[in-house]
Parts: sequence; C-alpha cells; structure tokens
Amino acid sequence: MPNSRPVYRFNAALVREPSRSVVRGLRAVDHGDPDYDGVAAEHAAYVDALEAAGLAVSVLPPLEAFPDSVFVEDLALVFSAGAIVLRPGNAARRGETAQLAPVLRRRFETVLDMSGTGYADGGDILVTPDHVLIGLSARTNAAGAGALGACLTKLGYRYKVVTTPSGVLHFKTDCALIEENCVLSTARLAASGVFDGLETLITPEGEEAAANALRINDVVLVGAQFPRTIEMLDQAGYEVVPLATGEIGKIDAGLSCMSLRWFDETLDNQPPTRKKAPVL
Ligand code: CIR
Repeated sequence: MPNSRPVYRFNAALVREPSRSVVRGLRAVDHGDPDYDGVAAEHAAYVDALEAAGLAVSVLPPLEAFPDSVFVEDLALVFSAGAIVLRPGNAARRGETAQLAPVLRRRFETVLDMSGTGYADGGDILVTPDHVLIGLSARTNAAGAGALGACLTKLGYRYKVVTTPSGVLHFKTDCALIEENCVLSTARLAASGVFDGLETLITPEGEEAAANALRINDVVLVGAQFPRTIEMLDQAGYEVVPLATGEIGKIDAGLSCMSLRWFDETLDNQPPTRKKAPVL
C-alpha cells in the first residue's frame, strides 16, 4: 500500500451542500421525507466537525436535479496518489459523477475512470491498512468491483472483494475503521467473517445504524442518537464527536457518506479554512 500514515489521517475534504430536492432522496423503507432545514443543519454541523478535526473543506454548490448529490462519497474514491471516478449502482444517481469529475481533475493529477459497464458505490468501499475492501451489494456488482480493482492496482493498492449482508444498503452502512487494526461493526457483518485479521467492536443491539461512523485524525464522528455506542467507544478510549443524523438517516445515510476525504501532500500546515469551490 502506497504510504505509511494511518489511513484515517486526512487534511482535505470535498462536500456538497444539500439541495432542496434532498427531501425526495432515495430510501429503502419510507419513514417520511427528511426536512430540508434539518438536513442542512446536520450537514453544516458535519462540515464544522471536519474542520475542527483539521481538514480543509471545499464546499460544492447544491444540485437540485440530483436529490442524493449531498452524498458525495458514493461517486469517487480519493487518495493522495489519485482519484477514481465510480459508476453508482442506482441509475438515478449516475449523472452526479459528471458534476464531480471536473472538480476532481482540478485537484488530482491522476484521475482514473472505471472501465466497462459494472457499477460500484463509494459506500461499499472500506480502506484498511492492508487492503481496500470492496463489498458487493445491490449497488456494487462483480463487474464493477473488478473494474474498480483494476484502478486500485494502478494506484498501488491491494483489494479484496467481500459481501455486504443482504438487505443492507452499503458495506459501510454496517462498519467503520476506527483504528488501524479495529473496525466498528454490526454483529451481522462481523459474523460474516470479512474482517479476518482485524479486531472488531460490535455495535449494541438496536444501535446498528451507529456503525456508519467516521474516524478522522484523532476523533470518531458518531450519530448522536446512539448513546450506548458512544459510551462503548468512550470507554475504549476514543474521542467521540456526536453528530445529529436523524434527518439524513431517513434517506439511508450516515456519517461517511457526506464527504470525500484524503491527505493532500501539497497542502502546507496552514490552519484549515472553508473554501467555496468554483461553480461548474
Ligand atoms: C442513496 O440511496 O443512494 C442515498 N439515499 C443514501 C446514500 C448513502 N451513502 C453512503 O452511505 N455512502
């Protein structure tokens, strides 16, 4: 694997403001539409948390034509060594990549595209120190995993194709890497044996949705509505930042989905500032 810094060491992130159309975001089960102001508030607090963790955050403008476009994680995979533009598994989201790719080309010297016709969502990809795990799901198929794997190989990353439990939207709906050797996971995903060689911390029963957490530098972002998970991580010595996710949770999202994060070796050690990225 290309570098030796922890895989959760980041200094840069890209996010996209939610559009008003986010209230029509995709969902597997309808628990009612999210409230736009509520999503906007959750997103703003999330951006603040990324900045507080030391990341320079570029904020892209909302895209009304794409209700789920706030979930930029699904569109690309980004590393210091380069970016990979993905092909989302849900046809309604595929047009989002054309809006993001030019932004990536301005920031990364190397930007690869998946070949062929397969599909893969960023929510199905977990980067660990040894491998990039690609979870097959309703959004990521074998052809997509193969095409993505070829791109990863070009960037110098090893990968493994694994399986997401059925009925779970994305692989990372059910897990997050919280330490170089430890994954926060639901019991159902850990039981499937995909984390061979890694330790697991299991989300308490009833708090499975807390597994979509996010380790960034010294902190772990966790949904504020999961007190037992927060307590467990706190007891284990993690610095937890609780964030509201009740509105984005109505459209099947958690804390990894709203950003692309990487370590930009060209950034100096300036304090992070929020930048409005140029409108396309
Ligand atoms: C979707 O179904 O695509 C969105 N409503 C939720 C995407 C969540 N993305 C993620 O977990 N990476």
